[in-house]
Amino acid sequence: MKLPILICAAAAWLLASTVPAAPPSVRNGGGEDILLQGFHWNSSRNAPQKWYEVLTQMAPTIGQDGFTKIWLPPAWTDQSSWSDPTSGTSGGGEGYFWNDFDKNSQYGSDGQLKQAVAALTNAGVQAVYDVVPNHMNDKLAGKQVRFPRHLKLWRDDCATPSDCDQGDAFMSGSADLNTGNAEVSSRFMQEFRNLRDNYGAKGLRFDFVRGYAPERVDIWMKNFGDQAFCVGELWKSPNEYPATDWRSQASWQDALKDWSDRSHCAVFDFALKERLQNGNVAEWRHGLNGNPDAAWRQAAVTFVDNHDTGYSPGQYGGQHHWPLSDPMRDVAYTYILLSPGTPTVYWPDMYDWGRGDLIRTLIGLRKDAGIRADSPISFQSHYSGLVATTNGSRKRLLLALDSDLAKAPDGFTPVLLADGQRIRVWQASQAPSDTTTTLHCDNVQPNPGQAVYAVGSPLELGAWDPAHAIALQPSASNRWSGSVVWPTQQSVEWKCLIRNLSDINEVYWQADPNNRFVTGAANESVGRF
Ligand code: 7SA
Ligand code: CA
Repeated sequence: MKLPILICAAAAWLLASTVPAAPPSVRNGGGEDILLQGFHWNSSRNAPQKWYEVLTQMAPTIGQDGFTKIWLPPAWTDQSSWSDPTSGTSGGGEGYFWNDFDKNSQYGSDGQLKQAVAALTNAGVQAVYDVVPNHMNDKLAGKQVRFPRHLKLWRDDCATPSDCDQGDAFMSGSADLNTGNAEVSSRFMQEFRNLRDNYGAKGLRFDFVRGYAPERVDIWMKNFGDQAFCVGELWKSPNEYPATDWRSQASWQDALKDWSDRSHCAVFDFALKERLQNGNVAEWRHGLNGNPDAAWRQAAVTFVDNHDTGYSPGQYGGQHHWPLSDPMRDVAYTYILLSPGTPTVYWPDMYDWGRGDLIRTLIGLRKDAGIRADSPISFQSHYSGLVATTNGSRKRLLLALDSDLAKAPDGFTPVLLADGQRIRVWQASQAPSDTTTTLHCDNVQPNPGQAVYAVGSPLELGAWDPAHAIALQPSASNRWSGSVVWPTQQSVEWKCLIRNLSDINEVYWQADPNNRFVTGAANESVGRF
C-alpha cells in the first residue's frame, strides 16, 4: 500500500518547510551584499531638495551601480541643536539625538521617506535603517511623552546609574535609556517591527552598541527577523575598556568578534579601519575581514570612512574624526571591494568626489569573481605592499597594492591597472582547494650571513624573482625546509637558493634541472645543491 509512504514523505516535506531555518551564526545578509552608506554628516541640511528626495531620484542609479543594500540615516525626528565653542562647530537634527519615533525629520517627511524606500526597493536595493536605542534627547521637556519619567526608564533613574544601563553612557549619560528595562526594550521592539512592516526595513544598523548589551540586540533581532541583516557600530579602542576588562588587553578584532558572537550581528570592521589609519598597506591584512577563520571574516562589514570618521560635503566639511588620507582612498576601496567581509561605500566617495567609476569597476570585478563575505584570502607577505589572492566562488583575484609585484604567474590575466599603477589586479579561474607542500633543500651549508631560500614559478615562490623567494629554516643536518599552502593541481618548478642576508643581489642557485612536481600529488619536494 503506497499511501503511508506517500503521506510520511509529504509530512516530512511539510515539516522541513515549516521548521524555521536554524538562526544564522551571524546575520550578515547571506554574504553577497554590497552596502552603500546612503548619507553623510550634512545630508540632513541638504537644500533645496530634502535628502529623501535626493534618494528617490538616485534610486535607479544606486541599483545599477550594483549596491544590494543602503544604510539610511536615523529616521526618527531630531530637533536638537548644539554648538561647540571650542571647535567652533554646531549641529543637530542628524537623527542621533532624536526625540520621537515620528518620521517627519530634517531628512524629509514621512511620505518622502516611504517614497524613497519604494524607489530603492524597486531598484533592487534593500533598506537598512540606522537605529539609536542607547539614548534620546533629554533636553526637550517632551521627553516624558515617549518614555515617561514615572516609569523609571532612564539610566539616571538609578542611584547607581550603571544599575540602569547595560553599557556605556553617551556623553554625560543623562540622555541614556535603560535598555535592559523590559518596558524600554519592548517599545523599541514595537518600533523596529513598525519600520519593518510599514517602512520597508530589511535590516538594522545599531548605533553606539558600546552603550547596551549585545544580547539585547539579539533579542530585538529575533523579534524583527531572525534571518534579517544587522550590523553594530562598536567603535571602542582597547584602551577605552577598564583595566579589569579582558578587552583592554585584547585586539580590536577580538572585541569586535566577541560582540558579534553575543549579538549574532555583523559588525563594522574598526580593526581594519585602525590599520588603514595607523598601519602601512601591508598591515591591512590584520582587519577582521582578513582573519584566517571564515567565521571572523564573514562577521566584518568593511568601510573606508563614514559620517563620523570622514569628511562630508558642506558645513565644516562634516566631522572628520578619523579620515583616511586622500592618496590612500582608491587603494583602500580596491582592498575592501575585492576582499572578504561585506564592503560599505561612503556616499560622497561614490557620488560627490569622483571615485564612482573606479568603485563601479571594482563592484563589477567582485560580482564577476563571486567574492563573498566568507571568501578565503591568502596574503603573500614576501612581497612589498599588499599582495593577496581572494578566492571567489567563480574566479580568483590577485591584488597588488603599492607593491613591487609587477608580473603575475601563469594563468592570471590583468583586469585592472589604476592610480598610477599603485593598483594592479589580475584574474584567474577558480582555485581548486588548497594543499600544503613541504620543500627541502639538501646538501647545503650556507656561510654565516647567508640563508637558504626556495624560489620558483608560482607567486608563493616569488615567480622566479630571488628578491621574493621564501626563506627556509634549518631542519636537519645539511637540510633546510619550509612549507607552502597553495591551490592543488598546480605544476610547480623551483630551485634552492643561497642568498646573502645583507645583500639581496648576492645569490647562489642550485644547478639545473629545476625541481618539478604537481601540488597535491606529493606532499613534499626535495632539491639538492
Ligand atoms: O578620535 C577618533 C579616533 O582617533 C583614533 O586615533 C578615536 C580612536 O580610538 C583613536 O584610535 O576614536 C575615539 O573617538 C570616537 C569619536 O568620538 C569615539 C570612539 O569611541 C573613540 O575611540 O566614537 C564614539 O563617538 C562616535 C561619534 C559614536 C561612537 O559610537 C562612539 O564610540 N558614533 C555614533 C554615535 C553617535 C551618538 O548617537 C553619533 O554622534 C554618531 O554619528 C554615531 O555614528 O544630554 C546629553 C548631552 C550631554 O551629556 C552633553 O554634555 C551635551 O554636550 C548632550 C550634549 N551632547 C551633544 C554633543 O556634545 C554634540 O557633539 C549632543 C546632543 O550632540 C552632539 O553629539 C553628536 C555627536 O557629536 C555626533 O558625532 C551626536 C548627536 O547629535 O551625533 C553624532
Ligand atoms: Ca547606555
